[in-house]
Amino acid sequence: MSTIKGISQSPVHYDGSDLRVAIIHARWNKTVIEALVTGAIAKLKERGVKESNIVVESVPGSYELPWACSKVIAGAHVQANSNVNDLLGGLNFGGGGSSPKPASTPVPAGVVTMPNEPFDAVIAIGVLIKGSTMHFEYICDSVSHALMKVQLDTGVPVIFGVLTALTDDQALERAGLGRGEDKGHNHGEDWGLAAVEMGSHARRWGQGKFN
Ligand code: RBF
Repeated sequence: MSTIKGISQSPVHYDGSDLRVAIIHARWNKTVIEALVTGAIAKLKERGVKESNIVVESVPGSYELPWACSKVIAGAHVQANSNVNDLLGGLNFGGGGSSPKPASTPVPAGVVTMPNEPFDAVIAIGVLIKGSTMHFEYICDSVSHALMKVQLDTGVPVIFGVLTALTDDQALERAGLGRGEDKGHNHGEDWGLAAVEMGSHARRWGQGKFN
């Protein structure tokens, strides 16, 4: 029987060639995680996101995802600012530190490279599978609320790539790894597309540009 559930394709083909995206993933339930991360990266690249603009970091479990997203978003702003300092020739307005300034990579005359832009979107990927205690409920609840808080607090879209499965099979099917005839669908691909769409929205809407 056909279903009415699921996302409809956007009529707009979003271009990721100018976007920088971070994927932060947990390592619990590795087989499923790996498929989801691979699916997300494939769609980012398909939409033109450059390999050098995709940062992948991991944390032990899903519970660590919100803090990691928050830190990575903040760290990218520090990186971007330190680039500006490099371009200013490392001007030092005091502060007293006696440690020598690390040598910066020479930039060819006339070329301004800015590889360390802030992130346009972050994809948080985790796989929670219900066990026999209440851990699942507590982690699902706190992680989903905290990831929402990170994106609202930072203004950077955080894609909710956390599977909350009641069984192993449910998790496998949502990563395209189903053990039955129907392999299911890899939701990581949708998250990659969502990151490009939301990153593009964030750029445009942030400049007050609307359709
Ligand atoms: N992390 C996950 O990403 N997925 C899980 O299914 C998962 N199950 C857990 C079950 C138990 C009983 C415990 C103690 C931890 C679990 N974690 C899981 C790890 C959790 O997200 C976190 O990494 C640790 O609790 C350390 O803060």
